[in-house]
Formats: sequence, C-alpha cells, structure tokens
Amino acid sequence: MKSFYRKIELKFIDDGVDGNLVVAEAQNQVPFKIKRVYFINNLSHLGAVRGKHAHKKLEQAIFCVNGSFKLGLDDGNKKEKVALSKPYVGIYLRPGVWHTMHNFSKDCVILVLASDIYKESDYIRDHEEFLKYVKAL
Ligand code: T46
Repeated sequence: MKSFYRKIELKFIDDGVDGNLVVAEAQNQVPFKIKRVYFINNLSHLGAVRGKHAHKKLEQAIFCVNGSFKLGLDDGNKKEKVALSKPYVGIYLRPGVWHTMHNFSKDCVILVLASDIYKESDYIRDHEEFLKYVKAL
C-alpha cells in the first residue's frame, strides 16, 4: 500500500575530520519553492509535545539536524510514527496531514523548510475539524 508520507534524503558531504556538510535545494531534494525556514530547539522537557495540527495548503520538509524525536502522522485514515535522528533524512509533510512531535532528546534541534510564510488561517488545530476537513476533500 502506498504511504501518505515520504522521506527526503538531502545531499550529504562527509569531509572526514573537518565535519559534514548537508544541502537542501528547493525543487531538487525539497519538492517545493522554500519561502520560510524555522527551527525549534530547547526541547529539554521530557513531556514536551509540539504540532497537534494540520495545514490546509502549506507544504513542509521537516528534519532533525541534531539529536532525535518522533513524528506522529495521521492522514485521517492511517496513523504512522517515524523516528528522526539523521540530520540528512527528513519527511515531506504534504497538506492535510495531522502531525505531532514528541520524544525529544535533550539536544534535539528541528529544522523546517516551508513553502509559504506563516499564516494562522492555514492551520487546523482541532482534530475533529481535521477529520471533517479531510473527509470533505
Ligand atoms: C508545523 C510544525 C512542524 C509564528 O509566529 N511564525 C512561524 O513561522 C511559526 C512556525 C510559528 N509562529 C507562532 C505561532 C504560535 O503562536 O509561534 C507559536 C508556536 O507555533 P506552533 O504552536 O504552531 O508550533 P509547533 O511547533 O506546534 O508547530 C510548528 C509550526 O507552527 C507548524 O507549521 O508544521 O512546527
């Protein structure tokens, strides 16, 4: 069965003792034009849970550039959990997917590339409303 989410693998350059370099190019590894970049850190509280919403139009690519966390995904029919811990492997978050982030390691840093600027009107923050929204699509 086809999955409702997909992994994105960035270009990873191993410079040995000089470290690594990881590249994300719009419309190459990332399947949309990037209009916004944000990151989330200081996730040291063990019970922290973020997300708990879906987007109507926004496309995003989400990466764990340090540490680890778990991404819960729900398309209204199926639910999946993905563990992210490699800085060059992320998830393409298409619109209409309810997502939650949890189980953060203390050193976790999440990087998100987004197809648009921040618009609260694009968020569905109520799960019942989300289920109605995806049913009507
Ligand atoms: C998402 C996941 C992966 C802004 O003012 N501008 C911004 O660009 C963002 C992202 C947020 N905000 C404000 C909105 C809220 O008042 O920052 C506050 C916290 O945002 P939120 O509770 O939506 O944060 P998360 O971590 O639950 O969700 C974020 C993104 O908002 C969301 O689009 O998909 O990361």
